[in-house]
Amino acid sequence: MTERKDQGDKIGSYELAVEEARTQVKQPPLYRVLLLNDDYTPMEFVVDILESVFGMERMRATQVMLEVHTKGKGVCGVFNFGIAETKVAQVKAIAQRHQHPLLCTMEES
Ligand code: TYC
Repeated sequence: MTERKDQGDKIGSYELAVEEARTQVKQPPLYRVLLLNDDYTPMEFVVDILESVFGMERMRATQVMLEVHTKGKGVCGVFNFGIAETKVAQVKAIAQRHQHPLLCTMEES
């Protein structure tokens, strides 16, 4: 019987070939959902959206709405791609139904 020598990965001699992972697995990207200011959407409507779509308390929702109103845009939250996309679509649908020009977008954070 011949001996199985020098096989490199040693599979022939029944040793396990184990290699350490060289790099860290990348985390999936996150996305900021933003509201944009306009001159026509009522403040109360924006506060309602921040409460119903983004789960904010009334006080926090009012702060974010005022930030958007004074600075032009503001962050409603940070989510994975699917959740961010869904929230943007929900805001657009509600705004459209009420005929307000409110704009909502997302960007990688
Ligand atoms: N600027 C609007 C107004 O004066 C209020 C507003 C706030 C509109 C935030 C949009 O994302 C917005 N009625």
